[in-house]
Amino acid sequence: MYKLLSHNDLDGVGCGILAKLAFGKEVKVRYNSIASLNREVEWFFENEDKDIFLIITDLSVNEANEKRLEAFHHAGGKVQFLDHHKTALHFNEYEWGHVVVEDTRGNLTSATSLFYEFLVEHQLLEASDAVTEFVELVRQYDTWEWEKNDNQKARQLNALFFLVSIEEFEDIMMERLLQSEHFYFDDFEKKILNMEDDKIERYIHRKKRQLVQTKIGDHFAGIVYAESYHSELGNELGKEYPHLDYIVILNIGGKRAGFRTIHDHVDVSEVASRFAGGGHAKASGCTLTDEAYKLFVADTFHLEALREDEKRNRYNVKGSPFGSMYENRSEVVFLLYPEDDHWVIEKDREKIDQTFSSFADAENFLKRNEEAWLVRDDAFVSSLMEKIGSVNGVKLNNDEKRV
Ligand SMILES: [Mn+2]
Repeated sequence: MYKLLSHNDLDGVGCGILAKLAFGKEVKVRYNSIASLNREVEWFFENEDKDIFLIITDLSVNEANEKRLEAFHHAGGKVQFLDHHKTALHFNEYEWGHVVVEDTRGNLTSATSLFYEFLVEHQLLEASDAVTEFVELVRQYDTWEWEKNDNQKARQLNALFFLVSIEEFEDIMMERLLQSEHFYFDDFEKKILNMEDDKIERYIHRKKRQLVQTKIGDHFAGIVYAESYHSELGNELGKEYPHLDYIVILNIGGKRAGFRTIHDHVDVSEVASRFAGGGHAKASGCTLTDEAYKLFVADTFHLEALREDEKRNRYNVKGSPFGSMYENRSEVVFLLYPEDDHWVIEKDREKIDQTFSSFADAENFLKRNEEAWLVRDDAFVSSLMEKIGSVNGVKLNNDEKRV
């Protein structure tokens, strides 16, 4: 008999599906949140038959359970721990631990891809095209590689996962993987996935207008409240506001904070570990402890949301050699433009001392310090007209004097 304890997300359930394909009725699968895994492991040691092969995927155990697992292994118990989170690398010290973040070809791994490799290598499961394709979709989704590859199928697999119950998802996937040569979505699934896409788009649109900005340590963070679509939100908000180092997504009902970044210079697993959480460099989370609650909720609740940049402009566009015009909440106007080999910022028509090597650097500085947004064309054009008007006015006066 086997027992699999895995995460309750797509990657974790991917492991469950593989376990059921490999072991059939010989495996008991339990899906857990990050918080509930340790109770499950304790329950295993208190109640389960010690002949059972225990497999843990996609989640880490605490120190007490780490010791229990090692003692269990020493006493001849069968245990395998498979994970791809950087924060779990120390489990590689154990004979029963196998943690790989990046494989030998330089691809990021997922728990499902590691478990598939493990099962095939130990001849517990026969590789097939459909399963290989499914595993790759899960891997691309979990590592966010799908975005770079524009792999919509991977994104939609995760959307489908959230549209049905875990049991239903297992049933649908098992049947498809067993019966088809290749992995696919049927027509009904395609239809509901398209409806879901429209719904997500509207949700993200609303959330873009609720994000507040705050400085935490050396980092600038954007904070938003949301119960669902965390990955999509983290990604879209990150791209909308690239001057922010990371996005904090607060799920108050779940008493949790999620951290997401689109940047390589930030490791949000480090951010989460400051609050006893964990995860990946690009996605992590923690429980809202008193400290985290104060920092992310209490201290930021009064802040006003950031304003989006105007996107339908023809003249006032970013990086324009004629200048790009911004405004902040106090109606202070900023103009960014190139001068010689650098970029300058004019604040209320006075140049600030600092100069910047690129437009992006100048805009970063402006958005971090002033929370300014790119204004609409009409505001830009009327300000130009005013400027031209006043220049003409001065000229006229001079001419008059000469006469
Ligand atoms: Mn995973």
